[in-house]
Amino acid sequence: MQFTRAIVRPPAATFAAGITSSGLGLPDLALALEQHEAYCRTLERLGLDLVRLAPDSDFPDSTFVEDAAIVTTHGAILTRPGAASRVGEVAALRPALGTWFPDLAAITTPGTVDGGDVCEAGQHFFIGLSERTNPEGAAQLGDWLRRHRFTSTVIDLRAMPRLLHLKTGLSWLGGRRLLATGEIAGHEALNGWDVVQVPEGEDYAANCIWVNDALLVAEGFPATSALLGTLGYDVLPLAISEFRKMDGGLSCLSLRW
Ligand code: CIR
Repeated sequence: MQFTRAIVRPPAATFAAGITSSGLGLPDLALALEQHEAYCRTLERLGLDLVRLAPDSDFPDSTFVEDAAIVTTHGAILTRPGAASRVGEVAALRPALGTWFPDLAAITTPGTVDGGDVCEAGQHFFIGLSERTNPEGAAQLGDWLRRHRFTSTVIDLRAMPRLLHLKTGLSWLGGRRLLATGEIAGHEALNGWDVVQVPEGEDYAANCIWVNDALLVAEGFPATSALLGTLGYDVLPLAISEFRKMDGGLSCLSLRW
């Protein structure tokens, strides 16, 4: 599958006021903007046309565009983010996505879904139940996916406090292959999948994105990069430290289709 477009949004001046539990200190906005630009240039080099939304200081976490919508090969759906401070982020994505997806659906109350809890793996989707994605939201999304000819399974993360979102610990590597942290790797929903476990001590690297035959991975996790390289991937390490400080990762920074 070849991606042709992505929506991105640079971090705003209020970025450091976003939600975080990382304990890694305040992000440096100038460095975050530099890292974001390098991420954008990488996507462009891989052939994607970018829709760059303007930074929005009213929403410190709005650079994490992945959480406010789910985009698939058969349509798109706006989410209803589980953190109150992020609910308003959806409004900016409606016109941006509506250009390409006129039949835009939406998760409705009392459902909540963060896009970070939704891991696409070809025709199948894994949906995480978390502090952000509730059972009602997961059920609405599962119905919508079924109507769009996808299958889905739910993975309950609520007893896995280290994972903010499903994709904090799970990524699709193409075909039937997944990259997962230890707590997810043995989950029954992954039975029948080829699960590659993230090397010890490098759990943050579990969030990577497979884009047009390249694999974007977080810089600074050499065992993971080496392992993925031996599996034949064209590994592109990207600096993402300032977004990690705000509990974000590579997948969160774009909506790709
Ligand atoms: C939040 O807590 O919502 C943001 N600070 C980080 C969101 C990261 N998004 C993602 O993993 N999909």
